[in-house]
Parts: sequence; C-alpha cells; structure tokens
Amino acid sequence: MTVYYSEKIGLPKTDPQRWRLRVNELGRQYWDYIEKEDLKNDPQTPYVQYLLKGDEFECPIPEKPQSAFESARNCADFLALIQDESGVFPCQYKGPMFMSIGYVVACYFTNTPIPDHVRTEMIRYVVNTAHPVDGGWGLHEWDKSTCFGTCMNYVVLRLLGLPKDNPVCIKARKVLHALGGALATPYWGKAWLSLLNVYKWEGVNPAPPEMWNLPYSLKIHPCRWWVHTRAIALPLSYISSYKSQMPLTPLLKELRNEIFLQDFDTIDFSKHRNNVCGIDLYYPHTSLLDFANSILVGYDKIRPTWLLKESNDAVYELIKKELANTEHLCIAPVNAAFNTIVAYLEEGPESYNFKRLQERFKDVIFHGPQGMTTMGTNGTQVWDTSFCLQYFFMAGLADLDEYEELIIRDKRIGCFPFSTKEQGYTVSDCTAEAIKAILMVKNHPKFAYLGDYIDEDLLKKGIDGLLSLQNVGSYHFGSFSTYESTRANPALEKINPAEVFGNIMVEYPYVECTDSSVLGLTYFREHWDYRRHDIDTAIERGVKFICDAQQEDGSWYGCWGVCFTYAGMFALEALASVNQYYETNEVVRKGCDFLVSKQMADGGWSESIKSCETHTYVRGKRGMVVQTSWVLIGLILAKYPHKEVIDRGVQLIMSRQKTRGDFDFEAVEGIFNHSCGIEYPNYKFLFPIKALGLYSKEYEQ
Ligand code: LAN
Repeated sequence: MTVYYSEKIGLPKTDPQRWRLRVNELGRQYWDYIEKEDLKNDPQTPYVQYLLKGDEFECPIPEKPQSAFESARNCADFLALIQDESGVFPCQYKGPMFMSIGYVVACYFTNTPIPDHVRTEMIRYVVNTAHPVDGGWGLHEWDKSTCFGTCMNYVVLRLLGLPKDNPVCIKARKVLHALGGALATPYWGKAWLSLLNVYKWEGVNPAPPEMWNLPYSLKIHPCRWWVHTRAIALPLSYISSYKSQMPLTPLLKELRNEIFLQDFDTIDFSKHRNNVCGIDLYYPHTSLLDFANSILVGYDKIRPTWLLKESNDAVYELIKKELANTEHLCIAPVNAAFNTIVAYLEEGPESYNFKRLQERFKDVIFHGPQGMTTMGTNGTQVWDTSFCLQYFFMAGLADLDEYEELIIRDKRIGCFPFSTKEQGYTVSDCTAEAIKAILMVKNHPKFAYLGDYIDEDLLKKGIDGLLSLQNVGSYHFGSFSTYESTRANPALEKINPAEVFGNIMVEYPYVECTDSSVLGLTYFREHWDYRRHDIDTAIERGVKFICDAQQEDGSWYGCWGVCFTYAGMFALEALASVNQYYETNEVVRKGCDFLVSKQMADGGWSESIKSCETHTYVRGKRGMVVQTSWVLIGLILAKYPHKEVIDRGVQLIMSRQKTRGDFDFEAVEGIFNHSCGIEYPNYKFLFPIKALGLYSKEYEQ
C-alpha cells in the first residue's frame, strides 16, 4: 500500500473501512462516513474497496490473456466488477487545484460546519498534492508551483485547521512569499481573499452588475460569453460591487499576517489590481482590458446606490434561474460556491435556496486514496457510461451473455449532459455520444426486449437539440462548440480577465466536439430516416470543418484531452464514419502519418500535458496505455495498412495489464482551457477495451 506524504509526517487519517459511496438512480453521488457498528450491515461496494485499497483490493484473477480479445475481456470484467449498482462508473474526477477553496470559503463564510472526517481527508489531499520539492501548489496537480495554487491551498489548509507552524504550512508560506505573496495572486484568488476579509476589494478589478442589464443585441453582452465564464462572472459582479466580506475572526487576523510580505495595514490594495505573479500568467491582460478596468473603477466610485441595488437584484434573479435549472447544483463547483455565498447574503441562512445549495456541497466532494477533494463537476456519469456502452459493442463484448446486466443497468436514458440529468446542462458531444450509445443498445437484436423502454421521441428530440448546436452563422461554420453555438465574436478574448486560462470568453469551435457530433449523426442516419436532409447537411458541414481544422503536419490540436493523440483519434473516427480511409483520403493519410511518426521505441505513444500549453507535440518518457489506445483506435478505424505498427502498440497495452485485468493510472488524461489538467480515471479501462476489441475484430477473427 502506498504510504502518502501526510502519513510520513504523521497527519491523521480516517478509517478507510467506514467510507461508503451512495449513488442514487439519477446518478447523484455522495460519501457517508458510517459508524463502526454499521460496518457489517452496510458492506462497502467493490468500487470503494478498489478505490481505497488499490493493489490490495482482492478480486478473482482471470487467466492470462492470449489474445487482444481476451485482454479486452479481462479489462471489461474488472470494469463490470467496480460498476455501481445504479449503473454508473463513479470516479474521483480530480486535478484542478482551485476548486476546494470555493468549498472551504463558502463553508467558512456561511458558518457551515465541515464534518471532522471530511476536514481530515481534505487536509490530507492538499498535503499529498503539494509539490514534492518546494511544497507549493499549481493550477492543477501536475503543475509547477504558482502563486494562485499556493495561496489558495495554503488558505484552505489554514481554514481547515492546520496550524501555521506545521512544517507543511511553513514550507508553503516560503513558496508563497517567494512568488510575491497574496498581492500577486490572480483575479479569482483576490476575490476569494476579499470575501474572507484578508484582502480588499479595491484591489480587485471590477465586474459591474449593470452589464447584465444591457440589451442582448449588444455583441459583447455577457450572455454571449462561454457559459462557464458568465456563470462565474454573475455572482462575482454581485459580491465585488457590494464589496461583500465576512467579519474578521482571530484566524483571519492571523492569515492577514501570514500571506503578505508587508504589514496588512500598510498596503494600498488599489495598486495591486493588476499585480499578477509572472509564473501564473497564461493570458496577460490586453491594454484594452486595463483601460476598460480603469474607467470602471472610476464609475464604481460614483454609481448611485439605487442603481447598484437595482442591478444586483437583477443579477440575483438570474442566479435563481441557474439554481432552478440545475436543482441547485449549478453548472460547476466554482460558481456553486460563489452562488452559495450570494444566496446566504441575499436571502439568509434559513432560506430554501441557501439550504439546498448547502446540501448540494456533498455532490462535489469526493474521497480517494490521497484524501478528499472538490471535483471538476458533480461526476462524469453520462459521458463515461456512453463510452462504456459503445465500446462494449465495438469490442464485440456486448454479444456475450455475461455483460447483459451491465448494459441494461443504465437508467438515465433521455438525458445528455456530461454528468447527471439534475445538473442538466446539455453538451454537444455528450448528447451525440449518449444517443449513439443508446442506439447501439436499441439496434442490437439481443436487447430487442428493451424496445419500449427506449423512448424514440426523446431520442429524436436529442437529435433536434444536437442539430441546433452546430455553428452555422458567421463563426467557424460547420463546427460544434461545447454547450451552445458561438454567440459572440472571439475577439472578445481581448477582455479575458482570468489571467490563468486562455480561450474562455466565448464558445470556440472544437474539433473533438465536432467529431463526436458527426459520429452521433452518422450513426443515427444509418438507422433512422428522421430529418434526413438536415442531418446530411450537418454531417457534410461538420466533415468539412474537421478537414479544414487539420494542421499542416497532419495533426489536430485537442482541447479536452492530452492532446494531439486525443484529437487525432476523434478526427480519424469521424472521417471513417463517412468512409474516408487512409488509402483514399489525403487528410486521413496525413493524420495517420503524423501519429505514426510519434510512436516511441517501446511501441506505445506518450504525450505530455505540455503539448496543450505549448500547442506543439511534446513527448513523454515512455508509452502510455490511454494514449496508445487513442492512437490505435484512430489507426485501425482509418484502415492504416501497416499492421506491424499497430501490433507493437497492442503489445505495449497488453504488457501493462495487471493480472486482475485492470491498468494503473499513468498520467493525467484530460485538460481544459489549455492549461488545467484533469483526470478521467475510467479512461484507463474504456479506451483499452475499445482499442483491443477493434484490433481483435480486425485481425484476430
Ligand atoms: C468539462 C468536462 C467534460 C468536457 C468534455 C465533454 C470532455 C468536452 O468534450 C466538452 C467540454 C466538457 C463538458 C467540459 C467543459 C469545462 C469543464 C466543465 C470540464 C473540463 C470539467 C471542469 C470544467 C469547468 C469549466 C471548471 C470550472 C473552471 C473554470 C475555469 C470556469
């Protein structure tokens, strides 16, 4: 069993046997820490045992695989073993290191007690993800130490109760001071600190609430921004314009003395609005943004109180809509934490909205071997389940009787967000992949008895929705974005205030989202006649976009997975779905040749997260299972003619498979906003199953 840093330095740990993961029929997940007396009556699920025991999780050991098919089957058996009763494949969707600050500040601000077992495990997680050399934190788990990461996680530890003279804090403080102290923390960090009353709002750039009342016809209206950016800007405009802060406590007074390089009372905060540590900067302010901010600062001083109140009332109305739309989950944990504070200020601690938000915290904090953390979303339910269904069919596993149970346990038919129906935000590729998965089940003779269970009208509505998401206006014709089509000019990026993220102001075209959408539509078209003409046109436009998005060297840049290998797989699969293969199509040929040129000496592929940041292919050290699977899937579907290349990749995957059938975590698989890594723990099961299964169908049968 791995001994984590927190154990080495003697920090407390909870009893792993007492943790239970509850999952309801809508895929909602949350953790319980049960009493010792209940251990026997309430056994731990295999998933939780696997998660917390790692290699010591005991399970049947299958026979050593002799073919790619048997290897895929062993992995599928393992995955089936850890599937939850409800049908989902839970996982700790972790990586970003700026989520827990929201949870902890929202709790502290609103006097919401954090249970001891959660507190202990959250401290462990932060301590165990500290940089092994300097002891700071970055934007995500695998990053260098940054001012934002270090400052936020230092404050998290202190608010959770770790004393300032604990060696972890002493080390982290040193890093924070070397990076310029809290004055150099980026925009969001400054906002959290101001809420805590350990920084002043004069030192935070304004986000005037009036902007929400401008006419929508204005091309820069916030409602045209990317949905995550506007969802965070909304509560930020409320708290920053009201300059909301909590009363000073003894602990906060101590913090004021710890996070700056000079005496708190001597700081002129207004001079630090644009002070950002160089190491953190991914997207520096433009002079346009700085100019706009300086005018807004002046405006903030003269704005009449009645206008402020009226604008913030309107902001709160919009926030209430977000709460109603998402059953109080909000689109992601960052805006959920800000919204909780706003609801508390606006309606009070006893209000329905505040109480439900508070209750929903449970959905996003997730336990794991390193400790507990706040996830990127409330889970990966729909996305991973869609992949699982599809890949079992593609790998030829769905025909085996033993997997029937696993396939019909998916109960969330008709909903196509990333995580759960309750969270409810439609995503283009999640819709497409889910429709495809459901249709695969529906079309298979073995599952004919599910006919009535699958509501055809609902699927058609899904197709309507998907078609409506395609960009067919003046921006990126033919492409698909994430949650909506592009609503404003990408030049809006010039007022991106986030400093640490790129490409967040509007919806951009994404080659992966376009690929998945084309895949969903082509699959649907093979079986149904519904809206035939519209679907044909949409596919044609999508394919054209994909071909045009290819770079000179034959690669596609991936925005949601690491990186060129991820996008390459999706693009080649989409092109194969419209019968474009290596021998017949120049784009496919270039795409394959690019990937093949990156094969490592060990037969695998390995791409570093640095590829995403630098937009150039950066090799890792040794071939990795997930990326090798991505490339193989692309090559096999593109009918790449040189089998030896593919064989070597398959051998690499099989050589890494553990006797139980599973694979170890090797490196972070996901990314967002070009700079923040995020784990997809189920990918190490799903993509090898697909790659090995496709290989077996192509070459072993
Ligand atoms: C996700 C997770 C899933 C991801 C895919 C479906 C893989 C992608 O193909 C489309 C975009 C989507 C839905 C996506 C968008 C951005 C998310 C929600 C995340 C990467 C998970 C966390 C992230 C969110 C923005 C985090 C909040 C932080 C901000 C910087 C606003």
